[in-house]
Amino acid sequence: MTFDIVTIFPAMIEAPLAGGIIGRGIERGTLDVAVRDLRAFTTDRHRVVDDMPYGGGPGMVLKPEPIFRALDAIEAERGTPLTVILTSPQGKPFTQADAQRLSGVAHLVLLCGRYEGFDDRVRERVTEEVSIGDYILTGGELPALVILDAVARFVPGVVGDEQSVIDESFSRGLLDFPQYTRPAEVDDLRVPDVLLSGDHAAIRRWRKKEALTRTLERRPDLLAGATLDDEEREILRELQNGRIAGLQDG
Ligand code: J9Q
Repeated sequence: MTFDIVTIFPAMIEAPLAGGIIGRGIERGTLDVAVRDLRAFTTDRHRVVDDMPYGGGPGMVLKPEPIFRALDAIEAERGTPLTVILTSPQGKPFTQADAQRLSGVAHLVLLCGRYEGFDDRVRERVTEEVSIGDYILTGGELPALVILDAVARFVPGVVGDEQSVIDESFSRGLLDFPQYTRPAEVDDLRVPDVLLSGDHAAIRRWRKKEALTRTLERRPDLLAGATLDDEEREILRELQNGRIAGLQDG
């Protein structure tokens, strides 16, 4: 799979891609990432990429022509039509389902904007506008890396166990249960006894309870879309009753 990333800060993209699982995918040739410096597509002496907003106001807006030229160059090189992803706080929330779907596209272009935004005419060339969350960043470089990482995991050969990547994305929709490894005790902190008991039914039930407890406390919004088995529904009922009783106990 091929990614073209258009940015005014190429080093912000290049450095993180040098290492890790994505870096290995690039070394192996399973992934191809081309970082495109937006300034290379300017035509003026000072390589200006932004300008003041029409109508006034603070900040600068990215000029449309360098972006159009960059997209024209990528299109000429890769062939048409391009799938262009723009990351911005105005985008639809990017989800795991989006990551899986986009991994089916052979070639993606990721446009990194600045905080103040693009000239809106750039949106004529944008296939999808996505947000990675409700917080303000200085630019779209980190969101582009997040999207690349989440999409590239689905490309066969990038992550060791392909099937587990697929299975994860269809998993029950709950937060994970707590995990432990050796030693059984460190700094007076013990691994829960049930995990050392060898009682596999008890371990399964404990993990379900922990996953449901975490989800109920931290991400109750996930419960509406989760697929629960009979045992999980029973545990959830107990937790919800216990929680109301717990209020009286303090
Ligand atoms: C470009 N805050 O924030 C959340 N998803 C994307 C963004 C973003 C930002 C600023 C510039 C993207």
